Amino acid sequence: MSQDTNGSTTTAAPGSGGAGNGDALENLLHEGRQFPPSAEFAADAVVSAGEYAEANTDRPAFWARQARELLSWDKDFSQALDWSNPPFAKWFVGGEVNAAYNALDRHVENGIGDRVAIHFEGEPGDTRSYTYAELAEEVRKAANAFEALGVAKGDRVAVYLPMIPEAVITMLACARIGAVHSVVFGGFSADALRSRIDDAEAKLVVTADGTYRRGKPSPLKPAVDEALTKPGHTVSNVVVVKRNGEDVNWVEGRDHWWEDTVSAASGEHTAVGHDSEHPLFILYTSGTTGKPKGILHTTGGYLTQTAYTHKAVFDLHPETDVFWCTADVGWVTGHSYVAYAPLVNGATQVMYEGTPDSPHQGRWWEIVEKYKVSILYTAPTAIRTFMKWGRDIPGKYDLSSIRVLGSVGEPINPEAWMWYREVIGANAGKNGETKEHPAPIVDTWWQTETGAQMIAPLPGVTATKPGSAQVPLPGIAIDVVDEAGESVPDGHGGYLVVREPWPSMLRGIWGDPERFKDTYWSRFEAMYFAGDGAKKDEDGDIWLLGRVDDVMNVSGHRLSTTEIESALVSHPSVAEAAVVGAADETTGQAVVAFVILRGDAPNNGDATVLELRNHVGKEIGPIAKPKHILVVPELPKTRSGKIMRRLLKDVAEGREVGDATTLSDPTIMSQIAESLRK
Ligand code: 6R9
Repeated sequence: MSQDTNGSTTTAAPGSGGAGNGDALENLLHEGRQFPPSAEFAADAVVSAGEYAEANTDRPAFWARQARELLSWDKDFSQALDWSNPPFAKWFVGGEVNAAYNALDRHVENGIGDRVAIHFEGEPGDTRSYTYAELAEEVRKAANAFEALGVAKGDRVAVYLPMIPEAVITMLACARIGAVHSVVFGGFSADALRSRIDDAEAKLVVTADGTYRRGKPSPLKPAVDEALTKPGHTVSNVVVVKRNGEDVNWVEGRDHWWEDTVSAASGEHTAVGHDSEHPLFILYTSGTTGKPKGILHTTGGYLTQTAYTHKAVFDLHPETDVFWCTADVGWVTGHSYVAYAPLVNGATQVMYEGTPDSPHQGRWWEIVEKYKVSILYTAPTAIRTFMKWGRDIPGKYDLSSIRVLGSVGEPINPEAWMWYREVIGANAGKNGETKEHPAPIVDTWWQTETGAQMIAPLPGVTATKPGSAQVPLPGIAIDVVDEAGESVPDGHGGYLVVREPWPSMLRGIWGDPERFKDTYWSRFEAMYFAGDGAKKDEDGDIWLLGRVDDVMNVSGHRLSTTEIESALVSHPSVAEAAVVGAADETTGQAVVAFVILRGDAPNNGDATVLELRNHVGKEIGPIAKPKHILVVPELPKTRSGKIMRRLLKDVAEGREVGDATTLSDPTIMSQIAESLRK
């Protein structure tokens, strides 16, 4: 090992895998940098390496300890795990617990009612802060109001709200009374909302007149009206938060203003414990094809693992930290790490309504400086956007409060990881000072289905590696297996699986137990199939390689889209890249890359393409050189920021482009087509 100028230790690159298995992964696996925690960080860390050993000795007992330490139970459980009817797990059997009481009331009872729970920052610059006592009161009012509208335990409530505190209040009010929330991302269409309302048979919809987007009012209520135009639905009431003050259509008897119902309700409400396996929420997520799956989560196990991971992975010190997860509550990250875990753990968090570039590209960093955010949790797509905008923008702000950085949602390429570390994590003030010990980065792998983080470094324990999520968390049994379900040795790749049940695992797909079994439990015997490709390096650390449908096979060599994207983005001219495997008569699949050049990089046509091909050849090997590289103005992304490779594949294979309705900007595909005609 040797020290380089970044203070990292470098090790020899892990060797490549065996037959047909991973010699094309050299780019990622040549990534030999490692960043051990500083002595100061490790000394003050809330979780130590001992937890791995404890969890390995007796996994259910480890989780039972977490459940009892992190939550206040109305009735203690008698058994940690009942796995007698796989894949249907029961965690903390016989226990009774109330999520809202755990997130709020108990903190007030424990004397921290004056601590700020949420600092809300509206896009136009309006702000509101709620202490734990105030937020608890709002949730009790909402619980009373929803009950008065006929919502009872077990009923479903659709939530179609922007990133405003009322979204969290609504979710927790549902949890308090045992109603099951189904949050539908505010960017989804009326049709998508209706199909989710129908599937879950929701009784109540909670929405807002609208929100703000890039300085302009953006409506929400019209989509609810449209969704409910056709008869045959189950909704009897709609509660509407006044947010942007725009005129709205009103259906007398059905529609109720939040301020007339919730704000007017009593602030007294007694929380009762619900069974540990009582449904907490449904969250729809898209499968590879067909209709969205309503992923079902229950109470005790979900709360335990979200709270534990939030504490362990972010090294949470709730008395002093200010946590900011930038995800919308419409996604699982916004459920687990905005609405639930930070509050259950008694932390102070920031919630921001708008986009990162409104009114200027420094808005996020202004927010970090203003609230002294100490833990920032965001997605690689955001980091790469900031890279594109340039380091001068965050450089104008004092980000010295940041002590842990998180990443989630997709593989993070080493360049973005290093930029995150050096530009955000090392910022020690607006005058360009840098920290001796930049904030550790935790790359967290998990899914809507897993409910909480599953693979991530522990920032006080793990020597982090740029681009790798690395280690299963204590109490989580992850493996990488081959086609036959056999564990692969270190240095080899395969499919990511979970071998043992975990507390926050999905309990099913709403109304479709067969699809639950088929999708996740039929590919390999007695293992959960995540749908992701992964590789173990020579240290046994895990590198995520994207969805298995994104792993290409070129002339019998397995190539990862992520790895080639990573190589492309490591070229100084490239801002973003997306790679697809296009059907090819000779090689099975051929690599086709779509790249966005950096603002200041010249596009010299064929010469640029040649240079980039050679760069990939140099980084990975000739086999990985893209057959075609197309320079485009934008990439098609879903509203959660995931690149829709399916659409790029259509372009690469010369087909008519398929359904593009879930894109954040539906005009992108025509922009791409236009740029390719030039
Ligand atoms: C939390 C969330 C899940 C899929 C998952 C994987 C990808 C998420 C990742 C990651 C590599 C990470 N993914 N985190 N890939 N490294 N740290 O994103 O849930 O929206 O259900 O997506 O996202 O492919 O299978 P969800």
